[in-house]
Amino acid sequence: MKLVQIYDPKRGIQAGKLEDGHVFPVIYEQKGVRSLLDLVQYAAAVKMDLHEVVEELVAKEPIATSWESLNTAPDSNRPYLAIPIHPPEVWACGVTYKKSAEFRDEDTQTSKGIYDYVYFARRPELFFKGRAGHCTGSNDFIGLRCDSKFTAVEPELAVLIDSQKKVLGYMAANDVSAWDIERENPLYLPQSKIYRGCCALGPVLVTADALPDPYRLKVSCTIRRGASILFQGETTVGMMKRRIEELIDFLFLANTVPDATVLLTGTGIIQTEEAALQENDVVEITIPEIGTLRNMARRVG
Ligand code: DO4
Ligand code: MG
Repeated sequence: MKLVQIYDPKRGIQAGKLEDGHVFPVIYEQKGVRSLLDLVQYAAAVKMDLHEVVEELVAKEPIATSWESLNTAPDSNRPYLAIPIHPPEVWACGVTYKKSAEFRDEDTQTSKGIYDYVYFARRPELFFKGRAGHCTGSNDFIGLRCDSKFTAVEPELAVLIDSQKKVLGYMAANDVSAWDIERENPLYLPQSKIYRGCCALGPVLVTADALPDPYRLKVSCTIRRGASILFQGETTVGMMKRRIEELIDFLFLANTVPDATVLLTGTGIIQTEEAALQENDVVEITIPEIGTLRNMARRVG
């Protein structure tokens, strides 16, 4: 099942189910359920699976606007596809793929070996990535820090979880990162990772029941500047060294995790420095079962 959020100028954010090219609203006014976050919290309260709650509440008639015209750049004067969920917290795992460990050790000469250590260690790298306000949906902008000259894409599988460790669904994600700031000194990691527009999620949320084997998912990425393709890369989630459950277990260690937290699982695609993002570059991250997450780069001051 594919779930979305639609922004409507008259109604605001509204959850919906995408089926056969139409979006069917999923709301429950009496219980204050309008957004996907409301739905996740409601499902947790009534102890039901997300897809079951959706089947109970989904409207019979789709909204009038077609999927093609919803899936375009945000314009507050007409309905558009918004970020699938506004997560209270986003966390991210790092160096879960060999490529990421090798690249970062080569790149950070001052601390050779720290990434290789984490790649093999029992404890994974886990860092706070932000809140809903740092995130952006498909067709919207991703941020380039004004103090970074090498901001890179990190195409990743994002997992939506509840406060009881249950995996609710999956999205494509971009853990946009200022690699030159991380490279200068690993202690600058939070500044390279957390800023306006640092995390893209979408284009839809696919519920966990529909993707029983997430390790089979293929992830690909293209960076375009005008008519030119600057970079292309691909991987599969099966190349990841760790299991998703293992990453979730570490996130919950001595930590209270709210319903609808998003966990990014790390990148297996390493872009080139020649393709360092510039304003108006277009990044497409595709996971065929989920769709294409498309974003434009914009400088944030
Ligand atoms: O340690 C740096 C971050 C690594 C990361 O975000 C990744 O491997 O995806
Ligand atoms: Mg990452």
